[in-house]
Amino acid sequence: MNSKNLLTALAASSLLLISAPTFAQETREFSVSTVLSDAFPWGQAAVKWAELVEERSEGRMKLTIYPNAQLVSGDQTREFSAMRSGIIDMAVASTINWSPQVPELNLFSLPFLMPDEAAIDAITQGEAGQAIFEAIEKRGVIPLAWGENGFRELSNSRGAISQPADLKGLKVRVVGSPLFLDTFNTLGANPTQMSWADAQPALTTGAVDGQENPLSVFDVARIDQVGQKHLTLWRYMADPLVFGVNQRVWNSLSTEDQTLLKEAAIEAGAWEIAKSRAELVETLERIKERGVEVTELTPEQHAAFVDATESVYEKWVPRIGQDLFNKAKAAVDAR
Ligand code: X2X
Repeated sequence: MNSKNLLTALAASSLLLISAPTFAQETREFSVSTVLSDAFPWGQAAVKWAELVEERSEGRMKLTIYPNAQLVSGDQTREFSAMRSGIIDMAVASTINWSPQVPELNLFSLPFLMPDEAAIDAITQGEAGQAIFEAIEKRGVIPLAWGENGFRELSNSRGAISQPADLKGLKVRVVGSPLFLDTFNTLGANPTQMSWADAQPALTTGAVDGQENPLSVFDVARIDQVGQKHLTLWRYMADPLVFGVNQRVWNSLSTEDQTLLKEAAIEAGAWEIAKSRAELVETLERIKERGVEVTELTPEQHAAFVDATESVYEKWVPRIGQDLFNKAKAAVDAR
């Protein structure tokens, strides 16, 4: 190589050196934690978010989804802490799993506060929802949008449940804050806390008799195959999903990218809420076809459960905040 060619070659290689890191910086990858995979509406919400963000940022932002709470070794109630400390960049998370660190999120777990989907929307889309987002942000995570896991129905292996007395001594798997222990204890059941990862083996071996989860989860996870042959539609609570971002990650983004991320989250959330609600009737049909005995409550039977769980409010409304509770109750009543 003569000296001229050598110079040209050097110039070309240094150009490569300069352009390589610039190119690498162009795509930023972020981790997104979910508990359920994209076999479920919850995981599909995260996939939708990732697709919208990747497309609209023309590949500058890539969201990589880690389902099954794997970033916290399956321990879903540590997800919020892991987000705050930066182990997780983003999440699509259940209000139940964040409620140990954000007490305001226990609002949604109050038994029979939200009778229907309009009641969920009245809370999340109004002043109460805004106050809850402020509470999340105050604790170090930026909330962007709402999604939905769904109304949680009660299944068990022992027999049909249509009144509080039917729960006597029933070993029920629950997760989240101690509010759930209070709800099931006051109904005479024997609740035990465990992660979703541990719940399925516990149902299989009969270590627990029952569990509560939305119909989509019961269906897709084939909970009927682990002996859960009785299902009571009592709509005692629903867990919304929150799309959230670690604060430092959020602050590192340009205003344009923040807007892009938030708008994509709002769209993905609205899409997932509509989809999971639309699928409910069909899902219930499928569950019945598999031979699960489904119990629907009469208004009187429903009222007996409402009465039996009143004490949960006395203990938990002060922890959630009387003001927030009043806002939520007013929104539900006015829906
Ligand atoms: O663990 C559960 O029950 C689940 C999957 O619904 C939540 O993460 C709250």
